[in-house]
Order: sequence, then structure tokens, then C-alpha cells
Amino acid sequence: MMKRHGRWSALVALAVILALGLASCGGDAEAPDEPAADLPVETDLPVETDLPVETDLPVETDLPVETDLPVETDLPVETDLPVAGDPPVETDISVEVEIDLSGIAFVPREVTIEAGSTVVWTNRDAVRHTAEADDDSWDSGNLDQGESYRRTFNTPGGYEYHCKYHAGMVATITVE
Ligand SMILES: [Cu+2]
Repeated sequence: MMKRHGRWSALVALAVILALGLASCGGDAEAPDEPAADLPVETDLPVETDLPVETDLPVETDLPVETDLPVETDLPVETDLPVAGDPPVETDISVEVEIDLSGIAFVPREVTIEAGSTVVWTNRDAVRHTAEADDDSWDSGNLDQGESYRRTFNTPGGYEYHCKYHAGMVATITVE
């Protein structure tokens, strides 16, 4: 192998030498033989060393941008619950006033209450009574012994009412 290669190289060298020698002789007709000496052209291999160009990976490191989660920490704003602490004031409205239907009469006959109060009528007689507004705006319906009717008055004013079975059973509620 070595011998053949050596011989081949020697032959090539001779050919080149001869070619150069002939060319140097000034023979224009023999110039076309020179292309055989273009072997050096194969030395463009170094051009393939552009691999380092693939080192642009670091550009993908823009993940940290997703760290804007802390913005959702505005929940503390809902801590305005203490405002609900003033309902106790409304407990003054839960006033109840009792009126008995006793002895064919409303007892007491005249009552004054604050707006929002509730009146409770209870029939203490053995006979049937009713408690209904003179203007027919409300009516207890029949109340037998022991039965009750309740109504809350939210609007200030005078309310006259009566029992539809006994002409003398009349009374008044004043709402302030
Ligand atoms: Cu009555």
C-alpha cells in the first residue's frame, strides 16, 4: 500500500513538474493542461466550522416573565366586614304590644306604638271576635277563643279598627 501510494505521488509530482516545465517553456498550445493542478481547491473544508452558530439557545430563557402572580394578592380588600356590626340598632323595632279581646272590648282600647312595632290581638272571650281596619286595609278574620292575630305597623299614623260582630267594639292604634 505504502509503496503504491508513494509511486502514485511520485508520478503526480513528475506530471506537475513536467506540466510546469512545459508551461514555463512558453508553449501556448500546452496551457490547457494546467487545470490538472487545481487539486489545492479541495482545501475549503474549514468552511464547515460554522457549527458554533447553534449556540443561540440562551435566547429561550424568557420564562421568568410568568412571575407576575403576586398581583392577585388584593384579597385583603374584602375586610370591610366590621361594618355589619351595627345591626343591634335594629333590635329596637322588634317591639310587641299585646291587646286582649276581652269582655266584648279591646283592652286597652287606645294604644300608641313606634313605627315597626307589632300588635298582637288575642281573643280571651268565649265568643268570636275580629279586629279589622275601618278602612278595610287589614282584617284579622275570625278569632275564636284563644286565637291570636298579629300585624306590624311601619307607617306612622292613626289606625281605627273594630270588631264586625259587636258594634261597641272599636279602638285606635297610633303609630309614631
Ligand atoms: Cu267582637
